[in-house]
Amino acid sequence: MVSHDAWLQSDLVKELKVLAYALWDKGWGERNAGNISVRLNPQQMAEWGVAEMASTQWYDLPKPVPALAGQHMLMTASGAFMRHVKENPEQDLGLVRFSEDGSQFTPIAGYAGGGRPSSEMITHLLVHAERQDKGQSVIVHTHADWLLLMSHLHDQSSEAFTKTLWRMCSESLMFFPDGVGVVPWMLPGSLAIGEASGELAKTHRLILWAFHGVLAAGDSLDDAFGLIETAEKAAMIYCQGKMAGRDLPGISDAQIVSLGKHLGVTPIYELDGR
Ligand code: 2HA
Ligand code: ZN
Repeated sequence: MVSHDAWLQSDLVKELKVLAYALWDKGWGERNAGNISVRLNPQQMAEWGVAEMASTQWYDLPKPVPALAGQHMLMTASGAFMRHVKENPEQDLGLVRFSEDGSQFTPIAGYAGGGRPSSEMITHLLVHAERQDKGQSVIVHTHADWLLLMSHLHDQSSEAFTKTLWRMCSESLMFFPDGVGVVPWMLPGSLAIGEASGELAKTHRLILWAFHGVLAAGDSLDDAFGLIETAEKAAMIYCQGKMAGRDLPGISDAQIVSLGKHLGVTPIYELDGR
């Protein structure tokens, strides 16, 4: 007989608590900013007894997501403070089940005290739908300072934004050769921002929401966090250069091409590598 709170005692939830606090500690999770979701794998389903958890009320999704039909997901609660997840996991986290046609969800655990999943759930679902066959099960959204500032200072085309980040430090191309997709400012929590993010997630694991924050799809919590940290470092270098009155030329296109060859990664955008 599986204990009803096996999921709360799991390694995944332990890691998630540490990550949520780290997001706040970085300064990226002011108040209730940010949200995290993880699609459950068969091992977690079995170990936590998820199939036996009863459905509660069913709610319509703003748009059906057939790719996630019948799946289960762990997600932070709407209004949860990342700083407090480690103290209140039963309230700030929960598990949801998607209906067999992918048009509805039902909470099955957590969200104690009448909570519900994050306001950004539809975006998470539309991004999971694009990334699940590429190995990613985790999505982290946070308000990373320098990336947010850079969306004010830089051209918002995905290509131009990505190339600047690649130029700022060698690590960028290594960890996100697939670039950063940039969504212009849109209403937080809307279906529109979800659909725009889902479209960009076909080609990118990192998505920047202009004047708002960033979203990363990872193979693990550490992977998603690491992606954000890497892009954030490059954005910091860019912004500090601007603040010093300089447009830093950084790594040349030819050097980026040779770095890509050396690392065995293919940059998503063409570079002038002559
Ligand atoms: O969860 O960050 O985008 C609060 C937010 C909304
Ligand atoms: Zn946000």
